[in-house]
Amino acid sequence: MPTKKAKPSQPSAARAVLVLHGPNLNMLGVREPGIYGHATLASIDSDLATLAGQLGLSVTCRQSNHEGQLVDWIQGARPGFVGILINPAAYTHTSVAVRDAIAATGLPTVEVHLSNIHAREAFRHHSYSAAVCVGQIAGFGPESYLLGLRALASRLG
Ligand code: CA2
Repeated sequence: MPTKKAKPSQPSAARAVLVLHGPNLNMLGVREPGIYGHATLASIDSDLATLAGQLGLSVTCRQSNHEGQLVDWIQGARPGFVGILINPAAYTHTSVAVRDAIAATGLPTVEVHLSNIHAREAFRHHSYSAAVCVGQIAGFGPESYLLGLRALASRLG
């Protein structure tokens, strides 16, 4: 009987996580450093990419000031992505559309915030999206994103 040739082992493709940043986060590090710090969105994305590599994941990072664009990206996350890390920014507190899109994907999603939204103005205390996410991490500055990615990795197993 002919012996089966072992297939050359191929590196398995990293599982891809979609990172979404909501409105005004493109101004990070440029305006209002007193509230949101000096880190730029580019530096956050770069740190996420480094951590993702260590976790066997990859990240695709996108930012939009437009609710419909965020909804389109969330809807399009399947089948290419295994999970979503999102800072919906102001849409956290206003958007049923973002919440419904997250619920509809069924992908594990982690919500993150730079600031502790629960220690700020009352209108920031409620999140429409948190209830359809695996969980929410808030108040650790840029580290919130890294903690969120670790939490998502842990959920993905
Ligand atoms: O703390 C967070 O990450 C927030 O999602 C940030 C949002 C805010 O509306 C949420 O309540 C909490 C605001 C992002 C605005 O980012 C800026 C960055 C620099 C300058 C101005 C705005």
